[in-house]
Amino acid sequence: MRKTGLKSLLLAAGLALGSTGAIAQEAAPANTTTAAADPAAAANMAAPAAPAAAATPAVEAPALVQPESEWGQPIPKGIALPEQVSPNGKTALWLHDVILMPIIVVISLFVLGLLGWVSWRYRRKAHPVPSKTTHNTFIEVVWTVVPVLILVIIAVPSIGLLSAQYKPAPANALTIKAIGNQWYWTYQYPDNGEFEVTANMLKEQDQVGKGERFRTPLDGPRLLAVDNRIVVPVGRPIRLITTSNDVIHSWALPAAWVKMDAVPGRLNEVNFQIDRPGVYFGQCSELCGARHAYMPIAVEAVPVAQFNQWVLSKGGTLAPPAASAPAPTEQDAANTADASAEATPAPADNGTEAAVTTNQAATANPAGAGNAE
Ligand SMILES: [Cu+2]
Repeated sequence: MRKTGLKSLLLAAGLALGSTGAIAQEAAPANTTTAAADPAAAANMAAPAAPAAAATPAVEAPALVQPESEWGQPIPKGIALPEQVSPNGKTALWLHDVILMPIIVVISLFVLGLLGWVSWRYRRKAHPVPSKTTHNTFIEVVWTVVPVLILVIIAVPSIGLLSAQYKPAPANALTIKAIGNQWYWTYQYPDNGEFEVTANMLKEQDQVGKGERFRTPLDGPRLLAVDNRIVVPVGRPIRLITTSNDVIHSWALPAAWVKMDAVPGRLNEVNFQIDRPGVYFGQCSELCGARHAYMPIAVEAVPVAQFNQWVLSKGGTLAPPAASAPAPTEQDAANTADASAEATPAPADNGTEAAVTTNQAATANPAGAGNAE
């Protein structure tokens, strides 16, 4: 009897394991691009499984940006906050490094020293007759007022940062909608023709079948690289709207100081801006089920011309320029010139609306006409 019990227990365990495997397999990205083993070719061919892609984009996607080991991804033995690329992130890093850490260190050392001193100075041998003092007005005022002042010193920049993080994005912001799914992200660009991008984690070479796309160093680190990165223009405010199709997820990009829950049936909004071109990685940051750890986030920040090229390659449209558009910075202009030189104009027989004009016209256009305001 007992033996049978054990046997069925083992059997059940085996079944459970087996079914977990089956689930994992089911959850495997359905839209893994079947492309040539050449990663560059695969990258270029990778198109979202979104309906928008069916409109045969006339523009080729820009080449993948090479991730940098010190930026936008975890570094070995790193214990500090990551390098920040957004204005809010820089403020937060300053608050952490210049205000919080010094205060914490000084208070900790002060309390430790005080404890050491009283236990040495007032030990029974050195101080056999204890003092009967119970009140000292001066010191009581000091140990009340000093902590209050310390808290005020922390509160002023802290509350400023908090309000900056949740301030509504300005009118010229680019709206991106991030939708959590078990277990991948989909993105929509409502300002650019509502095209959609689906981002699945890339598997390792030994995990895919022959001819299937796998992760290469160009894609990024293991467990963080995705098949379709989203692209944002450098230096332009982003209005990120998060929601979910199933359970609560959380869209987080540490280098840009963003984390926002993606809640089913609800739209959350947060603003950020990436001021440095590069590739930045993040992960779902709300426990959302079995493959929670396998729905990474990868964002490419590129000059606006390259962003426009990417939008067109995804079948999206470019928003018309708005009067309130800020002038591009010198850096932008230089980058733009580079990217424009590289960008190939659409062939004449593809003269659809998507293939409009030159990239130059689009360059002076960091504004979103599709914005709510
Ligand atoms: Cu999730």
